[in-house]
Parts: sequence; structure tokens; C-alpha cells
Amino acid sequence: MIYQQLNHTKQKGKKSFAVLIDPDKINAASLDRIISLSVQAAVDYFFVGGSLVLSNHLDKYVMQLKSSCDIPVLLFPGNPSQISEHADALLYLSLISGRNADLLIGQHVASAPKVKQSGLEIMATGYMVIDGGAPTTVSYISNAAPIPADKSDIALCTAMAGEMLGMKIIYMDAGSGAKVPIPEEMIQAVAQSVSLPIIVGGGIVQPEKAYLNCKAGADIIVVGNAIEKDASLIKEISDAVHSVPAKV
Ligand code: 1GP
Repeated sequence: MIYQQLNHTKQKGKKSFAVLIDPDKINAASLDRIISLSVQAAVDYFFVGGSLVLSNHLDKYVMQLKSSCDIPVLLFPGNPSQISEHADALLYLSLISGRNADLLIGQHVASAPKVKQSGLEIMATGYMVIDGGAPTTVSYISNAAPIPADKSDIALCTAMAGEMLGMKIIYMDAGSGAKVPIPEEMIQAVAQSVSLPIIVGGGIVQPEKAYLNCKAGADIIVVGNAIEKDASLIKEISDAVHSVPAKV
């Protein structure tokens, strides 16, 4: 099970790196290149999804990933149509930072039979959108205010509530292409308040920032945009994340 592996890795204090694949921004050839660079760089996970996903290629790309390498594929869906039974697991997102009932529970109810039938490993994920300095697709589509970046107390209370409600993972996201990534202070405040694995993404473009996020308590760093622009960052960020000393 992916979740057990994820939790085990956290207990050992080891950090992981996930490459985000947005099916709208890729083609089969560029995905091939990303796969081989990711294998060489010892990337831990592929996340597949996006806020919109206008194309119909989700299944195709998930199959391409699965047939080319052993890196686990986790779906990171912007909406319930983004389900592929060929993936390994589903980040079953509930937007706990917002007050939009549809994204907290409504879409889950409507798609529950389909999700259950998929046979995917389901990982309940408390999804928290943090203000990244400019409106991102996720903040617009979700129609819900993000948590202000300087309000660590709101973030930690939100994560705590998510944990007590039974979420298995906390995902802190400044949104794809965020101008400003999530500050380390906020990551640290959340990491000290919950014992769940913490995923952090949105606007990370430098290996140093990935490293500092991990030191602050992030367990998995996700990068999408920056890699689409410069694929050599896959190795640089993977090395930075994996160089964080494990807890003793
Ligand atoms: C977005 O967390 C992801 O949901 C990754 O963001 O594309 O900015 O790396 P970037």
C-alpha cells in the first residue's frame, strides 16, 4: 500500500519528491523525457492531474507512466472526472481551507460509486490552499478564499481539524505557478501540530526552497510548472530533497 510506505518514510524522517504531470501541458514525447529524467533522479512519486484538464489523455498518460517505470502514480484530481483506474492511488481531496460545500463533500457524494469501483487506493487528503501572491487556477476554480500566507495559526488549526476529522494526509498548496511559495514558518507550524504526512507544493522553482521546506517539516515536495520549463530541475530538486538529513 502506498500510504503505508508514505507513513513509514515519514517515521524515518526521510523526504520525498513528486513530479506533477498536468495532462494538458504534455505530449507523449515530452512525457517520455520526463519519465527517463525522473528515473535517473530517483523521483519518488508522480502526481497526475490539474485544476482543469481540458484534454482527454489522462488514461493514456497514466498508462504510459505505468508501463515505463516503477515510480508510483498518484492521481491529484481537480474534479471527479479525473479518475484513471490504471493509477496506483488517489489523493481524495477535500478542500478544508475553503467553505465551498461542493469541494468539501458535494463532489465526493456525486462521484462516490465511481471512485469506489475504480479499485484505487484512496487516501483522504485535507487540501489547504494558501495565498501564493496572485490568483491561481485553483483559487479561481475553487471559488474559496485561500488562507493568507502570514496566518500560520489558521493553517495549523485547519490541519489539526483535518487530522481529527480523519484525514490521512495534509496537502498545503500555493497553487500551480504561484508567485510566492508557502513560507517555511507556516509549514513548520503545521508540521508541529499534526502527525500526518505533509505534502507541499505551488510555486517552488528552486532546489534551495525545496530543501528548506523539508527542513521545516514537509514530507513530500511537489513541483510541476518549473519542471515543464526546465527539466534539468528534476535532478536538482530531487537531490536537494533527498539530501535533507533523516531524523535520528
Ligand atoms: C500545484 O502543488 C502543485 O497544485 C505544484 O505547483 O506547478 O507551481 O510547481 P507548481
